[in-house]
This record gives sequence, C-alpha cells and structure tokens, in this order.
Amino acid sequence: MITDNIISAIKKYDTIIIHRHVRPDPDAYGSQAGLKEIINASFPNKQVFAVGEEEPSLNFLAKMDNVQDKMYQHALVIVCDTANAARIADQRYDRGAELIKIDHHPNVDQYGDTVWVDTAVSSTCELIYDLYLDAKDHGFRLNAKAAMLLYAGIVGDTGRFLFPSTSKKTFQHAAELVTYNFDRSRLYEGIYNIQDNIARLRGYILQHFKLAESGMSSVRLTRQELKEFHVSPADSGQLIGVLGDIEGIKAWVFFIEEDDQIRVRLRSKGPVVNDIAAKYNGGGHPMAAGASVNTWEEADMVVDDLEKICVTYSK
Ligand SMILES: [Mn+2]
Repeated sequence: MITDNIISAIKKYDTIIIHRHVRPDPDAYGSQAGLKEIINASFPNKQVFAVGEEEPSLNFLAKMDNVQDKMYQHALVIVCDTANAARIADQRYDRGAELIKIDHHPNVDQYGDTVWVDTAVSSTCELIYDLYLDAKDHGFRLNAKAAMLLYAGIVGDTGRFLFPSTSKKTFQHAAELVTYNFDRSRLYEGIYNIQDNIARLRGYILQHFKLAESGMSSVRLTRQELKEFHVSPADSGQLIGVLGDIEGIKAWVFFIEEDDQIRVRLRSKGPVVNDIAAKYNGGGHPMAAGASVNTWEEADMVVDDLEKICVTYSK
C-alpha cells in the first residue's frame, strides 16, 4: 500500500519539512500542521517543520517555521493539499532528498517521488487521518492538537459536512477526532466568525448578484467596491459560498479585482466548472475552481462559458 511507503519514509528521515498551497485554507493548514503534530508526538527526536507564508486569519490553528536552505539537504519533503507544483507555498519544496505529495485534488501535476492522491475523499485532512490509522501500529501517535487540526480541515473542506464529498468515512473520522480534548466552539469561532465589514459586503452581494434564467449567477467586486467596504481581495474570498443556497442557482462565478489581475472563483451545484477554470489559467475541483483574467472583457467570456454549461446541464 502507498501509505506503507509514506510511513517508512517518515520513519527513515530525521528532518521532515511539510509544505502546502499558497493562499491556505483550513484544510491546507490542518493537513500540514496536523501531520507535523502527529510526527512530533510519535518521534520526538525528529525535526519537523511547517513552511509557507502565514495567513493571519489562520494563525489560531498553527504558526509556520523558519527553515534555512541547508536544512533541505537531507530532508524528507511532504506537500499537502496542493494539486500543482506552481501553487506550492515556498518553492524550495524540490530541494529535499525525497518528495511526497498527499492530496485530494485532481492529479494534474504528478510531482514527487511518491504521489498519494485520492479525489474521492473530502479533504487532505481525511487522508492524513487515514495515514494515521495505517500508521498507529508502527508507533504513530495522535494528540489533541493534531486532532483539532485535522478536524478543522475536514470541517472547512466539507462546508461543515454539507458538501457531497462528505462520506460515511468522513463522519467516522470526525466522530473519532472529537473524542480528543479540544475546544470545538472556539475552533468554529476561529473559522467562521466574520468581521462587520465582511458582513456588510455579504449584504451588498446578496442585493446585487445577477441570476440568469439558465441558473447561472455572477458577482463582480471591483477594487472601488472593495475599498468602500474596507475588505481586501483575499478576505472577500470568504464570501464565495454566500450564493450556494439560493434556489435556482446551478453555478456561479465571483470576479474579484486585484491590483494586477481579476481573480475568478467558480462554484457549482452540478455543471462541471474546472474545465472553464483550466481555460483561464486555473484549475481545481469539478464543483469548485479558480482562475484569473486580466480584463473585464475576459470576465465576460468566462460568464458566457459558464452560461453555456448551465444551459446544457439538465437535472
Ligand atoms: Mn483541501
């Protein structure tokens, strides 16, 4: 089994450096820092590091480590939750002695000596818990901090157990994780509490979104609008899901104007949207994907493409 290879690699190396994707979410942070906690709890003599830029809104989960270049020389590098090499936070990932990819996104870019990708699971945190279950007979231990981190990633990537990727196994893992001693209420507050400016922007989006007869919906947030609401482009990403429970919407797109590009965020309740994302320098899951365009004319083209797949999608 592939987890056997990963378990022996972890046992073999004294230095292990764990990466994840840029613009991290709770699953990226949770899988990265959760795996670090598991290895630390199991093998106190190993040096384990989590690297990548810090995301202030996720600092309550974990802090990143500073790692000198020379540490990579004899290190095992593990990359969590990152489909393609270009999106790995901290591009030194290929400087280690061995590289492992652990992910649940479509395996478009098979970087790594060992590639463990399962697109059927809800989250990379679910995979890390799978790994732990296979590894516990080999001396691996899970502590409360690791349980909290893995639970955070599962909750984040399943939209609190709502998305179809949530399986019986997801619930079983979650049920086992909550038996560890961590404060679930505090965790939910950390993930879901929003600032008043974000709440006001949410109200604005709900008043101004466009809904086509096809079930396609689009939202454009210009730099000017973001400025008026005092919301950064990165923080506005929290609001993408806000259209998800509006009746009649099949798929939707957010355009978020940044300094040098317009970020495209696609979501769907049926039509496959990652093909559209791939057409505009992006990618992702069939029902949740991202891309970027340079002009509002290009944004119109994305809307046309999304409209087409909503028209042809019947269900
Ligand atoms: Mn994920």
